[in-house]
Order: sequence, then C-alpha cells, then structure tokens
Amino acid sequence: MTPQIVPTKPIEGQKPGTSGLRKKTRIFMQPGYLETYVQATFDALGGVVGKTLVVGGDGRFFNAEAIQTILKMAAGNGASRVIVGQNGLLSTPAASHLIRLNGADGGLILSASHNPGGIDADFGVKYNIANGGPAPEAVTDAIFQRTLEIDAYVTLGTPDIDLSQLGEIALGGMVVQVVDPVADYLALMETLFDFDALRALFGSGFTLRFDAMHAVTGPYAKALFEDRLGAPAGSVVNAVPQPDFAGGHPDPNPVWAKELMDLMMSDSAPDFGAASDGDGDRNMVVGRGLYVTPSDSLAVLAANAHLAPGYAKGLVGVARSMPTSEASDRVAAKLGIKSYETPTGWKFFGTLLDIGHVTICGEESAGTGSDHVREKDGLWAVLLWLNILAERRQSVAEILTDHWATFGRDYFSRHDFEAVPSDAANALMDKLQGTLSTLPGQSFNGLTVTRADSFSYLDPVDGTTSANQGLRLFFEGGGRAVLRLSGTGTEGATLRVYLSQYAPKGADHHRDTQEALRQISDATATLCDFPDFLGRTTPDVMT
Ligand code: G16
Repeated sequence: MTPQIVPTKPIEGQKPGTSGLRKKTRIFMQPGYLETYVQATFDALGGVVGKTLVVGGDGRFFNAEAIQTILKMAAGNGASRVIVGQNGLLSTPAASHLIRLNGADGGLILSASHNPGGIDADFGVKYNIANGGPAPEAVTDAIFQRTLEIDAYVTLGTPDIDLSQLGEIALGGMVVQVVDPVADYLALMETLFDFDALRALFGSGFTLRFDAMHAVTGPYAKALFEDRLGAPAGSVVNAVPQPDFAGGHPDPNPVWAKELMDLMMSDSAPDFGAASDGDGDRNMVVGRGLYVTPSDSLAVLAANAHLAPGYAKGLVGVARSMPTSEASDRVAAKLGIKSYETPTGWKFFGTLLDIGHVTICGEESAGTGSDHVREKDGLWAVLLWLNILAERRQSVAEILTDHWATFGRDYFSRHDFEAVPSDAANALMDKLQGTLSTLPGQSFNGLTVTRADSFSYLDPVDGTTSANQGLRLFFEGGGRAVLRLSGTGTEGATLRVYLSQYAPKGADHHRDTQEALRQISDATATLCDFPDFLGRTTPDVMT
C-alpha cells in the first residue's frame, strides 16, 4: 500500500493552549484540518517512522472519525505500532499509563476535557510525550511553528478498521493493537491501594455516589467500584459515555455537577460523593453536606497518603499550580518535605515527577495525581480518598475539620468571567501588569496590598523560564488574588480570578466561603476596574 501525499495549507493561529489544541468541533471537521495538525505534530517530532504511539479519546462527537484519520496517517507516516483503546476510548490517565507501560514514544489524546461535546461544541487533540505526560512548551511551540509552514500531509487510502474487537490488525506496514481501555489501568490502581480494605469498607455499608457525567470514566468506575470493590449496583451514575455527554458540561464542580451536589447536601446523602470530567483526569470530592475544594483535597491527600500502600513510605515532595491555595505547602512544611509552585498546566509537574522531586501534585482546577502516571487522575484521587476513609473510619467532614484545626484553613474560590471579548480581557491584564509596581501600600475597599507581581517559573530541569503565568496580588492579613486568562476556552477569553484567605489555627474555620473572601473579592474588583473593562462585576461561575 503506497502512502498518499495530500497537499494542504498552513493553519494559522492554531497555537496549542494549556492542554493541546482545543477548538470548536466544526473547525476540526473541516476537510484537511485535523490532518494538517496531526502531520504538523508528526513533523515536529522528527517523524514517526518505526515509532509506537498510543491513541484514544473520551468518546465525544468526532472521536471515532478522528481516530480513523490518525491511524491511517500514522501508518502512512511509517509508524510501526499504534495501541488504541477498544472503540477508540481511553481516559487521559489510562492513556498516560499505556504510554509508560508499553514504552511507547508518545500518544495522541482526543478530548476537550471538561468542555461540552457535540458538533456545535468542542473537540481537542493533545500530544503526550514518552513519559506519558503532556508535551512541554518546546514541543508544542515546534508543532505550532510547523502548522505555519506545512504544505502536505501523508495518509494511507484504506477503509476504516474495526476497533470494536480486541486484538491486532495490520494497517499497511503498521500494527494496530486494540486493547481493553480499563484492564491495565485497574491493575495499576490495585498496586497503589488496599483493595481488601476498600471491599471491607463497602461491605460495612459505606455508601458512594460517583457521577461519571456521561463521559469516559463510566466504564472504569463501574468496573472498579461496583464489580471489584463491591459498591452496590447504581453507585456509579451517568456511566455510559455519550458523544454529547447527554447535552451536559462534563466539568466536575459544584455548578456543573449540581445533581450530585444537591444529593450530597440533602438528608439522603451517601457517605461519599465524587465526579469526574470528560476525559477522566479531573475530580470532585464531596462529603455529606460538605464540598471539598480541590486545593483542600490536595492538602488532605498529601497529609494522609501514607495510609495507602502505594505511598506507605511517605512522600518525597508536593507540587501545586500557582493559583492553587497554599494549603498543601503547609502540609509539606509539617512533613519536612519540599513543596513546589508551578504555572498552571500539568506538563510543569512532569519534569518534577520525572526527576523524583515530588510524589503528589494538584491544581485548583480539580486535578490531583501522583507519580504513577504523568497526568492528573480523577479516579486515582477518589480511590485515595476512599483508602484514607477506610483507614481513618471518619467522615469527610471530620477529616476536614481535623485538618483545618491542625494546619489552619485556606478559604478558596475561583470566579470566572466567561466569553469576555479578548480585547477587553487583554486590556485589563495589560493595565494591571503595568501598574503592579505601584500597588504595594495602596488600599482598596479598606484592604492594603502588600506585594504584587507577575508569576514567572524557572523549570529546575530544562532551565527554561515561563513568564507571564498570572498576576498575583497579596493583601494584608493573608489574602491573595490571582488573575489569569484561561488557556482551555474556545470562545473569546475567560478571565479567572482566584481568591484565597488564610484563617490560621484557632480562627473560625466554618464560615461561608464567599463571605470569608468578600473583602478580597471587592478589593480586587475595585483595583482592576472590572466594571470599566468587563461591563460587569458578577462572575459567570463561582466554584
Ligand atoms: C488543563 C490542564 C490543567 C490545567 C487546566 C487549566 O486541564 O491539563 O493542568 O490546570 O487546563 O485550565 P485553564 O487554562 O482553563 O485555567 P484539562 O482538564 O482541561 O486538560
């Protein structure tokens, strides 16, 4: 079979964001668009001749077609093997694991994560490197450069292949290996957690509600919680992945997982509630009557991880993204281990994990994970919580109360202004950046700024600097506001305002979160002139 060389044109302005390239599905469906981006990726890697890749996605609209395109292109470009999930499905953490397990050269993950799916919603392509993690900036920059000059892509003119049967299929000179998307991932989880203790927990009548949000974690969660660990049938809901996520927004937070939140705040709440996103890397954790912020979840997991077999020897270090609250830093300080503050984006944790400087990482954007893969991992976080609950035999609320009494509480909330005209968002950020040095000492709504800067990160491994990673305002009394433009949106700009306030040991740890953050929120709105730039002061989403 002779590869076909198909002429194409550069696709300008398609710079990969925080997590690969995300666009409206119809953009990806334009003839030659996906092909051009995938060829640019292959070219930027120096070609894929003789290489092994992992390919899979979260099952959203266009997943199946895109996978067929990629398989034919990989074959046309001379790859030797592609490992693909049955029916094209792979959660992001499972894909990361398969890359590592099989010593693959890299992988392509098709997902727009927590963004909605459908022909009028979002699609995405992300390249992961051989460590199983998202490509670093040097690679995504090279892909971007290549999209600007590319003039042809290579494919194989063959019919689609059947991905519903496990086994190997020849595609030209390449082998397509169709694997069970769940099996290897489950086996990995079994090495990290005490499955006997978890079975005993469910056996004792412990109740769980896991909301898969009609996305990829459904089959994983059913196999894990109901089949292996004995949670009653029906503990996992919305478990069948659907191309449009049943019209929902598969983002596990109190706004988009409202049904679960309502249940957990009601009299019929189970002991533990959790949800995961489109591609299974994010998580939400809720106790009876209590939502656990991702920042607190990271801190609690870091403080208690040693209770699970995979972390019994303790942690080497903990990393968090800059906008995430400082709660995990306090745990690291008490444990006498290193803590790291990185820019937003899981790729920055990859290098720290590779050199063994950290064991656990987490982000305010509902991501937590460890050195077992190089992606955040929603089900892993849920299992670690369950393992901790099985050992401590306390409720989520008791564990949190105890945690705050020991470390103090970092009240935290993120306020998002969505679909802001890009010009307005950029103007706001530019103006704030320009005035940063004048802010210390000034008061806004009665609150004085003590420090203001633009976050910049020096990667300890490759020595690269990532500048302009968010503007930070520190206030008297332990409050902080961070402003940053999202890198995962597909419409206009999303301005994220991350607010935190430390309440030390002995302070009131049971206030309403928005109330506890009100003064910082008001001061930030005044300082940044939200009404002037955005025409509004109320965010679209508060999590
Ligand atoms: C992606 C990255 C995360 C990052 C998030 C930030 O998440 O994988 O590491 O925290 O983007 O999103 P934004 O730039 O919108 O704040 P995901 O789950 O969308 O892949």
